[in-house]
Amino acid sequence: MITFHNPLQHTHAPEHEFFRGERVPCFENPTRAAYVEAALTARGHVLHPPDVDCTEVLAKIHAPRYLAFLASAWQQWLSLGEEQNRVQPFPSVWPVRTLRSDIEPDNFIAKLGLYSMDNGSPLAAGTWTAAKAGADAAASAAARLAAGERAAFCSTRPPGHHAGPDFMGGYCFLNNAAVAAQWLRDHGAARVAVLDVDYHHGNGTQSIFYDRADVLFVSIHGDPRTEYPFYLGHADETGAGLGAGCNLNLPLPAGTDAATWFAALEQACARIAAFGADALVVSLGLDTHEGDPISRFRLATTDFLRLGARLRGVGLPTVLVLEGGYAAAELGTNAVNVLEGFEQA
Ligand code: SP5
Ligand code: ZN
Repeated sequence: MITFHNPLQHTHAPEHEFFRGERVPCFENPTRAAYVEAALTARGHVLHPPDVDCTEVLAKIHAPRYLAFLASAWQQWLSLGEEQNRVQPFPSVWPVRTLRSDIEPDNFIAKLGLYSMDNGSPLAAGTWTAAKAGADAAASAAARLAAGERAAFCSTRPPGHHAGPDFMGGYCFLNNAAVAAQWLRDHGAARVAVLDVDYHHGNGTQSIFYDRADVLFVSIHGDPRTEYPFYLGHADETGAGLGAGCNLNLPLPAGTDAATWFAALEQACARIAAFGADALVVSLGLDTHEGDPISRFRLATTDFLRLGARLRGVGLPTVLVLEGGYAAAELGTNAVNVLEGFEQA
């Protein structure tokens, strides 16, 4: 399987996030990608840098004012004073119900709140550079399918599936999986299925495609009543308008074991088969692993071989896009296991 990496991922390196009122080191950090790259290299995979510019497709996924904000956010932050360079910006105010989000305020922190779903997506100097390069990697992987490749993997960091049309969230800034899906739509695929197996519901991807009939979104994730992102991902969200019936959420309780998880995967695959897609994009979160520090499913390292094999069984040209996974030292092995399970099936 052809593999892509994001050579600029390390430029996104915020130091801390908030947890229960305290600053803690970021779970989503550059060592994650280093482990994936080391494991891929050790098993003989050649990592390709992105060779496609996703700018055109990005504009179909994200709002222009959000992209403009993200691209200039660090410069705007520094314009408040050079000393801001040593501090991470966090939003402190959000346009929740009854407040207006149509007018972009001038104040930087107010803009940051407008374009954020949480305070858990810290910005750093290289965030835009890294996010854009990651989205380029996703588009590059999709482009290889259009060129006839059976499957492609991209080691994207930062992740993407919580990023919606006009907001960041959950460590995500640009929706890499949505970029891959839209790229495939624009280059010959009439229908694309997105299967999200990250522990957390892919609220951003769901929202981007919710009213579209050409992209099916299917997600297996921790029940949002107890798990992030909390405010989306319930089973009764089935799509709207033209997209009615083109969204399937399979929430599972925290603590779910591999047997139950793979039964949900069968349901997901059945829905994808019925949809009649021309290509598959997998939001490959590996935070379903039993050792994950922020998640509560119980998949073992060998279960990722089985996942890879089942994904191949779907029988479609497939892009695998890395999402979460915070047991960093196990992340490389888990990722490579999915790839090898896929290749050996
Ligand atoms: C892409 C992705 O997997 N994003 C996940 C975002 C989760 N954000 C909430 C993190 C809450 C951290 N809880 C720490 C629990 C430590 N025991
Ligand atoms: Zn996750």
